[in-house]
Amino acid sequence: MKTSRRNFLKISAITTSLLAVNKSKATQIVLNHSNTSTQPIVLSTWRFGVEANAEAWKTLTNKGRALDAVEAGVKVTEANPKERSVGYGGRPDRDGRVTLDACIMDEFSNIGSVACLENIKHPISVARAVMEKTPHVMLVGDGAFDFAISQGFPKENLLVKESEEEWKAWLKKSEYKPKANIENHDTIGMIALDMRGNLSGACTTSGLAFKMHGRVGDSPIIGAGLFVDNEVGAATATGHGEEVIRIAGSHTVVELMRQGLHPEEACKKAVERIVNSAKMRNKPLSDLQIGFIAINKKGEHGAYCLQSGFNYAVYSPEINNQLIDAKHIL
Ligand code: SD4
Repeated sequence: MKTSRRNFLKISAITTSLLAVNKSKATQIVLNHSNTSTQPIVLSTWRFGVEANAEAWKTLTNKGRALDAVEAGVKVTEANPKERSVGYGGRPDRDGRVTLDACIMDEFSNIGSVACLENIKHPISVARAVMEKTPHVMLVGDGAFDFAISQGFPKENLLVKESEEEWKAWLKKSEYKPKANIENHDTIGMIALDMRGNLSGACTTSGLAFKMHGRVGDSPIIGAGLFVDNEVGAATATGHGEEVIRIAGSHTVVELMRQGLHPEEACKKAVERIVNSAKMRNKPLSDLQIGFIAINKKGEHGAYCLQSGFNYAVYSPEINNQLIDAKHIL
């Protein structure tokens, strides 16, 4: 009895001193306590995920943090002008302006996000700066831009010739009809589990092409385009953001995993919710695409989408950065 009371006092003293240390030290302590033998895994949306995963994999296999891995990974896609739906080279809105959305989330539920950000090539890094250097979690429009400049991000023109030409062609009819899988999709969402067993995720996009100026999709919204719970798993989304926001998509996937569902089953259920919600509003499903990808704390992964055409890239010790076609509902 005496021994256990002494132990209790000892534990209380340790806990009190842990609580007293500042946030970064506390972070360090948790990291040191984590197990270092987990097999890493990284997943990301669409075919450009392969290149992005390869970059993230370097950090993961160097025992780096999942957070650093996902940031480095999606930056590859953001910087590539040939990828015309993310970052530099992204298709513009109907006013010819490239406006970017991005968010990031780590294993401590730290979050950062930017929306409708113009003229900055790496919105994901601005989102990370919002997370680490401000008292807020989301900055939008001019405020996000001013903050980026204050942090030393260069101002750059993101509208490449090809995107400008497409926009001019689009203006002739000015019809806003996003199509499934083609031209105006392709957000990169990336989720990773590192060797310490910690999860993080990042999501970045230029959003739906020819959207109204000021339109924000699901990608920068924590819970919709991305969600991470270090006890359970992580999920991210791509496709028609309005539909993903409506069901808080990525959060829904994580909560379903918390209830014991395998990542694939959790993604499927979330897509089914979108189907039901669209049916309720008589919204035709044929032109919609939604895809979710997810991993759980054990490193199991899965995905599901509304209709065929969505693929995702997986890199783990067993799966050598392969592109996998997600199962679909329609
Ligand atoms: C959006 N979800 O802005 C994004 C677009 C997208 O694959 O994911 N495209 O709605």
